[in-house]
Amino acid sequence: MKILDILQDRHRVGKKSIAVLIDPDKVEDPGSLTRLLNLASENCVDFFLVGGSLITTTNLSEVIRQIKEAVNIPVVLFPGNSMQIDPGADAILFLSLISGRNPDLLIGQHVIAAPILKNNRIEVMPTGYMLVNSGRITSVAYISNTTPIPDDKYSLAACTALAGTMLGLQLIYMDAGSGAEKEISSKMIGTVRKAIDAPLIVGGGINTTAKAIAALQAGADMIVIGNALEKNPDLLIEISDKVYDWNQSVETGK
Ligand code: 1GP
Repeated sequence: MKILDILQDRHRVGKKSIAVLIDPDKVEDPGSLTRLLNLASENCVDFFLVGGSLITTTNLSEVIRQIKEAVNIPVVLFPGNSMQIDPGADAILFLSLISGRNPDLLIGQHVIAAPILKNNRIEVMPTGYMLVNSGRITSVAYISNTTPIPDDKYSLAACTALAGTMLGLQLIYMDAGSGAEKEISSKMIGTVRKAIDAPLIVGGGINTTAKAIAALQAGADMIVIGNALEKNPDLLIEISDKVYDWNQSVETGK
């Protein structure tokens, strides 16, 4: 089954998903990656996202290979640019940075990537990517040369997401940026949620269980956690327990 179909089915019934972000640049040793992979597989992580704004190492293929060898969890590319394509991945978030006005990230990089993706079996998931201001300039805002949506401009965010879905984008990803000081507020997530009927991914600065639950309650279908797990991998146990309970209660109707 395609990953996009899975996310759409879960969105329809109100089930939630967890994705763990692995930035190949931050994988210091194979041992720490193995520990995270084992933890993810024991704790019902749904997907791995692999990528980063800036990858200075040549680790991408190796990291994907290691994940595929160790666990049976789909790997989704979360590319910072068109060079971050690897045939070992299952799918790619084909990101159009709709919160910005940088043509290269709205369509330019996509033109370069399209023929490469056509010759691969990677599932392409058209995704509207929206950066939301999180207090300070994040790597992704700097590298993309775009201004994130101000965190109190709720209708601006809602109209951006709505326009993205009207353009045919199938997923919306709201991101405060990796390691953000401030996660995206419930009010911002909730406003976007009401505006669109597409799976909503939320990430950036989710470093406690309370923040993860708040994002899900506000309307996120999938949360992405990266930075916090580099410091405290055990956080995943607590968050995935809550997501499991949530999904169970959807199933039993309680
Ligand atoms: C960043 O949304 C992801 O693009 C995850 O953010 O690393 O802060 O969890 P964190």
